[in-house]
Amino acid sequence: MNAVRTVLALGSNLGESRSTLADAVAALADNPGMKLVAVSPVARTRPVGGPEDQPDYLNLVAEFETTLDPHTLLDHCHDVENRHHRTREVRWGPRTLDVDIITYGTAHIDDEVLTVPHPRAAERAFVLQPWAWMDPHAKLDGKPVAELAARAADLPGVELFEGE
Ligand code: PH2
Ligand code: MG
Ligand code: MG
Repeated sequence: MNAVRTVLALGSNLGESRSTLADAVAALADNPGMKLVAVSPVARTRPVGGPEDQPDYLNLVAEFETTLDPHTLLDHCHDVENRHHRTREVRWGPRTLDVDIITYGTAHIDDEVLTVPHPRAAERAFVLQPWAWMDPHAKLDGKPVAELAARAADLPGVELFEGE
C-alpha cells in the first residue's frame, strides 16, 4: 500500500503535559504503519472555547508517513489518547491528551466519525502556528499555513514553549 503523509495535532492541558506530548508522539510512531517525518516545536496556548477557567494548553503538530487507512489511523489516535487516561466529559474542556487528524494526504473525508481536513484547523493558530514553525511552506487545502496562522484570531495567545 502506498504511504500517505498525514499531519496530526496534539494538545494537553492537564497533568505533565510536556512529557505526555513526547510520549504520545513516540506511541503514535510505534506502529508498523507509521513513520515519523517531523515534529513541531511546542507552543503554549490560551484555551479556545470550553470553560473559561481551564489551564493553558501545550500544543504541537507532527507529520507522519502512514500506510494505515484513515479510520485505522483514527483508531490508533484514540488508542494513544486512551493510554493517557483521556476522559471525554466536557466538550472543549480540559484533557490530558487530544490527538486530532488534521490532514490525510489531500483526502477529503466526511462521515459519522471523521472529517478531514479537520473542520476547524484553518482558523486555529494553536494548530497552524506550530505547523508553520515545523514547515514554513506547508499548505492546508491549497492555502499557505503560515498565512492562515497570521490571520487566526487566537494567534496572540500562542507562544513558543521553551520549558519551565
Ligand atoms: N483544543 C480544543 C479546544 N480548545 N485550545 C487550545 N489552546 N488548544 C487546544 O488543543 C484546544 C483548545 C478542542 O480539541
Ligand atoms: Mg481537538
Ligand atoms: Mg479530538
